[in-house]
Amino acid sequence: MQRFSILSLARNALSGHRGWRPFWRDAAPRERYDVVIVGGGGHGLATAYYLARNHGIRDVAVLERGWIGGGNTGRNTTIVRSNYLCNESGALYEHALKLWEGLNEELNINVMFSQRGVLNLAHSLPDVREGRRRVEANRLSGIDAEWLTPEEVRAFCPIVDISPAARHPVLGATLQRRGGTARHDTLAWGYARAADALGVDIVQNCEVTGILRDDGRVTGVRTTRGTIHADKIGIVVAGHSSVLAAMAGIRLPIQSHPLQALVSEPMKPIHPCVVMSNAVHVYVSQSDKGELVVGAGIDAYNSYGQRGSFHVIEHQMSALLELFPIFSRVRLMRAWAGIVDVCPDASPIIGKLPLRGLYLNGGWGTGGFKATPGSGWVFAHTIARDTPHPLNAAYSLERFTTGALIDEHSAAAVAH
Ligand code: FAD
Ligand code: PYC
Repeated sequence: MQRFSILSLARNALSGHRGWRPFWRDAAPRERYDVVIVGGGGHGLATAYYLARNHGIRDVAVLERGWIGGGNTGRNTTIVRSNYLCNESGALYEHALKLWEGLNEELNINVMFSQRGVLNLAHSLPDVREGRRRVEANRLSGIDAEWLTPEEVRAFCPIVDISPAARHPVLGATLQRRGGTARHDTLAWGYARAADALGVDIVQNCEVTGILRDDGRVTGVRTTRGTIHADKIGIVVAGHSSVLAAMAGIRLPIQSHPLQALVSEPMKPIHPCVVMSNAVHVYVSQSDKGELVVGAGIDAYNSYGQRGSFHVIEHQMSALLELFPIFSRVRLMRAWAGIVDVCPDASPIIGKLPLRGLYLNGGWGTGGFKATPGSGWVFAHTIARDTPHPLNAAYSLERFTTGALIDEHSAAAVAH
């Protein structure tokens, strides 16, 4: 149950607002803060919350150029899982998954985390080898993972076509039972409200247009609402990390691509879990409203346009119908895209940038929603202590010069 105070409802009524509105304060920016977070998506808001909650740093502003959660946080297919291959990723995503499991109580809001299980289908021998290897790696790291035969896939998700004559035959699947889906915008609102309650300023309609530096360190940001000074600045702007880093004269190994998704008309419950097919690039679950939530592969070209190509949607639909013939008469309701920033090894950069007081949390590509609580936790630590948390130490920018990459192309699923 979401709870609302009489005061906040009265405030909304008095401000002329019609209907429902969550009740963080929309602050006017001050001239100076200890920490400025650029980007009011889930990751930025979670960072602000954990700065205040875990480190007692409350003189924090989150600057969002649009409205909070209007970026990828509010555009994704909400798949939450931790079944990545590398030790570094397993540890980080599992930390996030454990936080998800207590988030309703932590934020006092229903993030609708539904652990209905995530299947990753295998359609070829290389898929089978990759899936089985990942299951073993996950188990060794204490992450729940199972390998299912085609018959076990049918028992878990009866609507998948497992017939050997299918265009994309199902040769097995990985299953993470603790994986599932959540309510994306509620995550942003929950962190916003909780951060606001601890004293954080959340400033919407405030675009950062420049990063101020002096003598090798940051001193503040230029924004569409004036200059704001700060000793520490965290960049958390999925899809636009390179744009912000360039404002400080830093070049990142990140490329921005559109990633599309769509929803169907609402239906009675028919689809019991989450199904991902990494090889044919379709991902489908059913939301609590009854809509099928269907993700596609990334568009190959670079763009900031928040729209993708129709041929990608066509491919996604044909893969969906091959795997789920039962959906052949379902109607599409709406489609959209977000801009994701992809690193060469399909893992994020979370750490210090080569300018004192400047930190980056970006490059999550197609898979950062699931990481939001863990990402905020470790990024807050990095900013507060000016040194990475053990869980993000390996995710530095330097790995692209040392060669210590964290290659997650197979587990990241969509980003290749
Ligand atoms: P965002 O929510 O994008 O927040 C960044 C904010 O920065 C934006 O609100 C933006 O307006 C703001 N900003 C940008 N520039 C500026 C500026 N100059 N000044 C001020 N503010 C600025 N991940 C999963 O784990 N599971 C999935 O199923 C999944 N599916 C996806 C499907 C789609 C279609 C897309 C697009 C992404 C998907 N992802 C998924 C990825 C996931 O959505 C992102 O990795 C994650 O939401 C990033 O969160 P964020 O808070 O970093 O970014
Ligand atoms: O990371 O699980 C994921 C995912 C699914 C669809 C897009 N990203």
